[in-house]
Amino acid sequence: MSLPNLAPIPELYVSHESAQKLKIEAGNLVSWDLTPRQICDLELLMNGGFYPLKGFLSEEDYNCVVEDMHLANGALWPMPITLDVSEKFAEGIEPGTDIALRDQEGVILAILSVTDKWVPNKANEAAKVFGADDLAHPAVNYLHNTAGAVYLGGPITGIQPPVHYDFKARRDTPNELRAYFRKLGWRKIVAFQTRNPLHRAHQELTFRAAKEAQANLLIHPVVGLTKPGDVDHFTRVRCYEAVLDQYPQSTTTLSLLNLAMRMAGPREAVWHGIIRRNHGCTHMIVGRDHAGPGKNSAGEDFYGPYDAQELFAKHQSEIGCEMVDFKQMVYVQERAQYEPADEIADKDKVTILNISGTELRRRLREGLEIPDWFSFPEVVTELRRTSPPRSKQGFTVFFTGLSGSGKSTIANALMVKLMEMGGRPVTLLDGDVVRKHLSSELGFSKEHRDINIKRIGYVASEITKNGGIAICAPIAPYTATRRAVREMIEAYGAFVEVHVATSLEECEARDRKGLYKLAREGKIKEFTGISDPYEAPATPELRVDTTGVDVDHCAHQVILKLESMGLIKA
Ligand code: PPS
Repeated sequence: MSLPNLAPIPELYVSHESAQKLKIEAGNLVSWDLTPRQICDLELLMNGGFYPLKGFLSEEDYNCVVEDMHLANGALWPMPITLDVSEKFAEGIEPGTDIALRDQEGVILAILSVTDKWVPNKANEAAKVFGADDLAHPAVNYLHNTAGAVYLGGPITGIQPPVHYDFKARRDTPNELRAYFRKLGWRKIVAFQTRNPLHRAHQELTFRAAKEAQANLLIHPVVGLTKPGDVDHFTRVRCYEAVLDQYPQSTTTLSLLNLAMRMAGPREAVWHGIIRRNHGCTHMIVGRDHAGPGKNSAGEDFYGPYDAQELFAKHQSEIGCEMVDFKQMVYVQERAQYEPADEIADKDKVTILNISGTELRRRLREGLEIPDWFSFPEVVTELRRTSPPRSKQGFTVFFTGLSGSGKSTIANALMVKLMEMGGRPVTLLDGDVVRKHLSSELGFSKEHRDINIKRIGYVASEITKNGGIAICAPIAPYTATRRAVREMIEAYGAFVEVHVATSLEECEARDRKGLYKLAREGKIKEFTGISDPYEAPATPELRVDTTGVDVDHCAHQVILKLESMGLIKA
């Protein structure tokens, strides 16, 4: 087996003096404000984490990567790293243009010298890279609903890395880690990739993996973008720091990786291997369902449980990092210790204990006991701090339905009932009220409706984050926009979608505001249900129809739902 080459890896940064000069000259360039994902990608491009890439992929490289996981020059590269921009921005850009790439505060990070501009076939990218053009896959959803329509490619001139104010001492570039390993004389290093808090079983399996490979261990969690709904990285890092003390001294280190994951299973595992090689690691632990995105829209897994391991093994020599098999560790009560599940000879004579991720979340949600054999007390304390029982968390009730369906009336009744119960502040973001105070300049085109709903989602997510109850009652006619709002809110608390499914005929017959009549006469354009679409939610948490039912009863149905979800106590 070859020993690691811990020589410095090429970075894309220019010298300090050149950077100062470029910063001034860049004042005349067209600027692109990078998205959070693009900032993560750019950081790893510039610091060598994505070596051998020298910038955002050209069209030729993109096609080769999508079709067979290699760059045009034959080097292994499984993930399209592209700069997606809007059609409007792309209009003025031609090959030969230099663009200033800026962070969200306008600070220049790099210059992209555009060599290629093209409109990608996103359905093909989804099918080849993520395995299916299915919006249930978070990266496919991102590709179709968040990423811009046009890709720009070309080499990068790095000016400065994105600034991080949190956990500065725990963030290392590939070259900083390489230097650290050199200094400590570490020659074999096993990387452990993770996006979840670590418990005793993880500590046991990582330590064993390192021991078996006679190597040191790098806990290398992702703190860029992970799967929507994951525990936030601030909490996770505090947990990792607590677990670090459990390893024998100087065998193990912790470093944070600002990667934007795609949850692409097998391709993602290969990508993670290349990134770890670039950070000086010789081995990487690849587990069952590595970087799995969850279920597809038919309720099945996107990838087989061992697909990632198989693809990694196939390309291991090209990756330059050896795979270490992940052993499932379980707790054997009689022996009071963790053992690899497949090495327990007396399985039927002992009691095997395990708590799944779903069960752990349930216990946190409901404030139930989490035993010491499962996790470390410091980790449980941290998790309880950020995930109090659901009855103490903020949440959002999001009504959606046609104009005149009864959303506002039920929402008002619900608000009063919740205020009567007390405990948490309640805010009602009603469609009409929002349009008056937050969105008065907007009309009813798809673009304007989306902006309106995202504003509501943003305010609701802030209320939820701060422990309040947000009740929203817009029409919100588009599935993709409602999903985006769901993702914003679920990072902080529950999102309860209530479809007020009163039929168009009934809404039109009521015509409380006289708008349907005007819409039929063509006096109001783009009217939902008449001359504009309404995409009914397929799987809302609750569906109510107000036809022949009084408001009180509908609001009560919502209350019962909130109780059954543990969000309020009877
Ligand atoms: S959206 O699509 O969610 O942004 O719409 P929303 O902000 O909820 O709409 C609020 C109210 O605007 C009135 N209105 C229209 N609705 C639909 N289409 C058109 N073209 C339109 N023009 C005005 C309508 O009364 C909505 O209120 P509700 O409470 O739903 O009846």
